[in-house]
Amino acid sequence: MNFDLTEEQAAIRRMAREFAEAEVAPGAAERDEKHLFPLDLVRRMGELGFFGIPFAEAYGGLGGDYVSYALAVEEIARADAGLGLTYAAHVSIGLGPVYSFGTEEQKQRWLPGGIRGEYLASFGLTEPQAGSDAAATRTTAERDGDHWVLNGQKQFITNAGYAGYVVCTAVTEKGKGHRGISNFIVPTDAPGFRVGPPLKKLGLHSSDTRPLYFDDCRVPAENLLGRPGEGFKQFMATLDGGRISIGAFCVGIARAAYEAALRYAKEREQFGRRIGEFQAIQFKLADMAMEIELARTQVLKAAWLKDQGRPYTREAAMAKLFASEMATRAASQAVQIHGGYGYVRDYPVERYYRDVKLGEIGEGTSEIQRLVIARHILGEQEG
Ligand code: COS
Repeated sequence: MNFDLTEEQAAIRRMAREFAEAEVAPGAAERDEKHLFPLDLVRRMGELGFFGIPFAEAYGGLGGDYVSYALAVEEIARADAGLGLTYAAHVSIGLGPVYSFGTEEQKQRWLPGGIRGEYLASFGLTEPQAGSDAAATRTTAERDGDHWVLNGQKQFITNAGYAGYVVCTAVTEKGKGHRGISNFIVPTDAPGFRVGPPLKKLGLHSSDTRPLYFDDCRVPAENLLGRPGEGFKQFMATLDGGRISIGAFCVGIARAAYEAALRYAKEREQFGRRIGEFQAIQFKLADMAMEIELARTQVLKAAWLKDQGRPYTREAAMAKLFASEMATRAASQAVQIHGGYGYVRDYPVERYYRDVKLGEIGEGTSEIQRLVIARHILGEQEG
């Protein structure tokens, strides 16, 4: 067993850290405050190759692995969680399904521009009435000559306002439950497709989240992903990869919170001593350091399994569940260590505390991760 990163993985992590510290971190507080989406940084990330890390060179990717990608997501989320989410969603659940299930033509058509950062990609699964129960999708797609016609709406779609396309789920055969769901690559300039206004969120203000509307939205027949009825399994597999990236995103936020708390504990004096000299503070920092290490190890294990082509559904659910709940604890303790100063915007921990909660909700709630893990350990799912 070897826990060392390869030279390439270490180089990608170094590049991500340098870029994040020099170009992403400086404006993060202002983007949060003013709800600004950093399109310039998205373009830069495309130019620098971040979006292509886990994709083949044939589509403009770097031909790297998922471990490297997870390391990069952690670094970006540490500097700006909003941009970390933009990155994770674009690569894992926007470009990911086209890369995994698209035809050669679809891949050539949709991946290179997204990898270069000319546009973002989104994943349209959640609906107002279909959240955890993803099979309850109500959006429909009916065949009309050489087109599919979509009707319905989606909710909480990351990157939607800047997307070139959205991979959307729709029912193509009613009464067949999850076997009647298909996925479509919907270009955002398709007739009948509309993106709603940005949602007002607790945190992650520098990321873009919106509803989508389909009113007789016409999509060419060749934009069906895979075969009709394969959509549910495609998006379950897509979410497995997405959950690794959300785990990495949470490790990044937890690290930022921990580092801020550590700095503060070394500066702040009370009762004539630095507060870091008190065991009450030391134990909090020790727990944070330990849990971050454990979460990252599980995130990288799940990524490594994916890279080996081995089953990783259970490990990805564990990584996402542990990392997200750990990061919420870490952000909360970081605020606590800062006391009153943690509750105001003079220090960044207030932002981390707001940003981090999404990790326990997006790409499957903690409850859904527990359900996935329980089904595996009870032998209801293979892998
Ligand atoms: N990869 C590939 N296929 C999978 C899979 C996976 N990880 N997990 C399940 N499947 C398959 C099953 O094998 C089953 O196939 P068969 O019909 O051939 O037996 C099919 O998918 C249906 O699976 P299941 O019966 O488990 O579906 P459920 O309706 O019970 O749903 C949960 C399972 C709840 C786990 C699923 O709906 C889910 O993950 N919900 C959360 C959705 C989510 O994360 N939303 C957030 C989106 S933010 S982008």
